[in-house]
Amino acid sequence: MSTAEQRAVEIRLEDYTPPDFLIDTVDLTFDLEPSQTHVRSQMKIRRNGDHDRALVLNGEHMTLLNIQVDGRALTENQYVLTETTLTIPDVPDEAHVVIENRIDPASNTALEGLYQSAGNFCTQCEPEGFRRITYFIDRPDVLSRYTVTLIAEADLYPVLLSNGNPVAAEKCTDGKHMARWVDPHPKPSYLFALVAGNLTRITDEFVTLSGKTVELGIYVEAHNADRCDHAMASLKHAMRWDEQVYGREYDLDVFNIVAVDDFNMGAMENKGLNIFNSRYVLAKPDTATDGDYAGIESVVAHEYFHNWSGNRVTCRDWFQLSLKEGFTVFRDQEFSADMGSRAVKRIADVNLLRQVQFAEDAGPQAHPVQPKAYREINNFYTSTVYNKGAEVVRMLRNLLGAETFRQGTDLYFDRFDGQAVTIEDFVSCMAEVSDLDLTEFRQWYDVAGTPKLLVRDEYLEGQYILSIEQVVPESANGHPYMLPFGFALFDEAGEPVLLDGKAEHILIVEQSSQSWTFSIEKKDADLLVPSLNRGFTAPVDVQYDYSDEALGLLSRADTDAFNRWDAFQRRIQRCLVSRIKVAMDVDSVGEDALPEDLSKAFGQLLLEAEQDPMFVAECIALPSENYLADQFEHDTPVEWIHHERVRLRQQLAAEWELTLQLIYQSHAQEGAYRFESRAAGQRQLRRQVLSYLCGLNRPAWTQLAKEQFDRADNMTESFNALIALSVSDSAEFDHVLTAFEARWRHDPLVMDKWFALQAQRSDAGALARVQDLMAHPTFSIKNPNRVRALIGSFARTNPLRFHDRSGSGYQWVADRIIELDAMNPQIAARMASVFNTWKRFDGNRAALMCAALRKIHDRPECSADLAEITGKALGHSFD
Ligand code: 0A1
Ligand code: ZN
Repeated sequence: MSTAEQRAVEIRLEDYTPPDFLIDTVDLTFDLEPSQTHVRSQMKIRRNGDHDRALVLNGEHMTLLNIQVDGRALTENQYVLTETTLTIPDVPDEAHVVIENRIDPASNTALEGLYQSAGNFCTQCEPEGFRRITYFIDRPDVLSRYTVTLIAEADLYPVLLSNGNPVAAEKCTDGKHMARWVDPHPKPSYLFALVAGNLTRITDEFVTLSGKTVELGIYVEAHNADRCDHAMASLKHAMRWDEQVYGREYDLDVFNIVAVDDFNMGAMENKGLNIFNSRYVLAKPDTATDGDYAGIESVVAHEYFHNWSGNRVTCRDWFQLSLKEGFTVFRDQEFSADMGSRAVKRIADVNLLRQVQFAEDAGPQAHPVQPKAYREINNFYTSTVYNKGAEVVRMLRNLLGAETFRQGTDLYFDRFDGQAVTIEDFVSCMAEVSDLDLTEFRQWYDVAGTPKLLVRDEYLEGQYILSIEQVVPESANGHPYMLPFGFALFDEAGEPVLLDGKAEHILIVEQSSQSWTFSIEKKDADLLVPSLNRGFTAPVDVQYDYSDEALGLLSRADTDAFNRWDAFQRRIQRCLVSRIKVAMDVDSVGEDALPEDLSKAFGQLLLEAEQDPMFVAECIALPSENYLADQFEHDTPVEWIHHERVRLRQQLAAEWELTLQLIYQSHAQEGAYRFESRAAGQRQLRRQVLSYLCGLNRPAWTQLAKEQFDRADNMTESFNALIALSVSDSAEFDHVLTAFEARWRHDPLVMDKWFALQAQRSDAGALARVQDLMAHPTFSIKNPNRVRALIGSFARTNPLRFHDRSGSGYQWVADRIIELDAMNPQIAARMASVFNTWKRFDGNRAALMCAALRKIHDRPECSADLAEITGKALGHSFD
């Protein structure tokens, strides 16, 4: 074990005890200077329970100046200071504690606590950043009322913001000014925020259901003032939606959003003052793609929804993280589904779950939705906690039905308003309003891994029998899961078959092995095709022995759009996986013709392009190389996955070339760019179609892409042309890339697309190019967005070059992770997860990946964040 691993203590859920002290009010005064910010904190503390333990405050990376208890200054022998705590042994049961300390925001590159971004001050306190600002009981079950006074130079920092409502602002005599904010709602320290800077404010207002006017503000750097309309519109839609769907109103006079360029994650739900990574705020048609617009809509909504699911009702401890995150992701998913296409949203969410969460659950970082132990909580902001957590809430909604689920959420919000609670509290509200016994359902929160459902069926004299056997993850000890399972049956003509008189069923699966017998009206059915887990009602891996013909039938006729998509994707995946296996065996790319049924199903989907362009675009997108790689348990055939995927794409394009061309032409944009479902669907379809065509490497098609690039009046069409060209070997690609850079080199968010595309391109020069790009004037290793765009895209989305047999990709990425760790451990740790899969590669690659992990891990200065991730990847046990 490394030094960092030994240093980090394991925190366990079972060890939870209530806090020894509570802090009822805190009054903070900040005198903001880049390298010497002075913080004064006045707290009213109160002993919690009958004990005589000391008051222990968390505090890191700061200089303590002085402490007073009830007006008396403490001498050095009256407290104990360590690198992470301040302990005051003798405090009265109730006391007034005043602490002054100094911090250095300018040199804070970890972007936790108070830091600077583009010269402005901002904060990130979740989960444990507040302890880098002042000494405090930095845990989510200590809820306090905050008053915050900000003092800063008026010229440099004209805008001064914090949580709650503004109550005072005045000029000081020395060129400084002050502002005071009071937040009436008690909150945990992780929701604290402040911002001081030179920012422009975009304003609007929202009238709540009960008639209260809320002032809305989005703060950005002046040159971005014309990029806030979409975020503002999204915010107002989200506020209305939460009133209509959950009956939740906003509860302060103001709601502010601030966009910052340097941010570790997407955004943060600080009470009344959300702080966002600028990529989730800023958009105008010529700089942002449809994907960016959709991302903004969902992240703005997500953070806003936290005002109830997270802020008004918060988490008792960090093991309950999914209480707020799983629920809030479910809420934002449903919001986006209501704003656009429900089916396409579901496809995108399930795709993400399968690609990221299933992989996480199958690897060394697997953990339950409610983890039982952690060393570094930053490492638990995972797809499991967020996305699987959302699926678990979705299952509850499906088990209870929408109306009863709403009764459950009403009860939860009413009962626990102003409290810090547990996942158990949430589930028991759901049990209380329904007749369901949810005891067994808890397993979804407690056990890591993806259950498999083996499904069989049988037709017997007027009866249809469906059997489901559960293969549960090892840690479930054979215990079955409880889950809702959407199910329907189709006949050979693609018509729904009534079972017990009904076409749609939601079965409750709860035993290891279970079967259902339905009476069936049609007796002459030769071919009955079950449609399973419709709408992806449960996050499981369903296995059923479908014939190619049956998959073709479902992809054409299933009445559940998600399952149509899924059937076609299964068919493609089956073709690719079997081709890849053959290529591995014979050590060369195959030459077999395109399977007729697959080609036919593809063509049939294309016929629907006019009716639902976005859906067709989703269907014809080939599974990613990474997802295909996940289908191999060992000796991942990196090269064959790549080459066979390229070959299938070319075969489909060659077969349907004319139709693809027609579709491309008939979906040309009419009128000005608008982010709206049909138009975005058409652009997405044109992107897919153009990529298929450009993959054929014919000048006619690359020329078409070049023309699209030249003519485009919006970033979606412009960048889609670039994507299409990047899959060709055309020299046009380089020309267009240069033109793109010349136009956008002063726009960092746009340049991220340019970096990412080059990092992803699978040509032999990829690594050298990425290395060179590190020296590009727009690149900075200190900025998480740039790092994700360049280094992250190379490691995550260019498997052919990252896994180069020489090990050059691994070494380069490992060295960058080490470089990052000295500045920003959170970002370094996230990046290191690209090595998680090392055991699934051939001996040579596995050894090289393992060596890279050791190199990162075995350094004495390795951060706790990175040591935990790499240690687990190496198989270190923490018990
Ligand atoms: N609560 C935020 C996510 C978030 C978590 C950690 C952060 O910094 C370490 C920042 C943001 C959300 O779910 O949106
Ligand atoms: Zn969240």
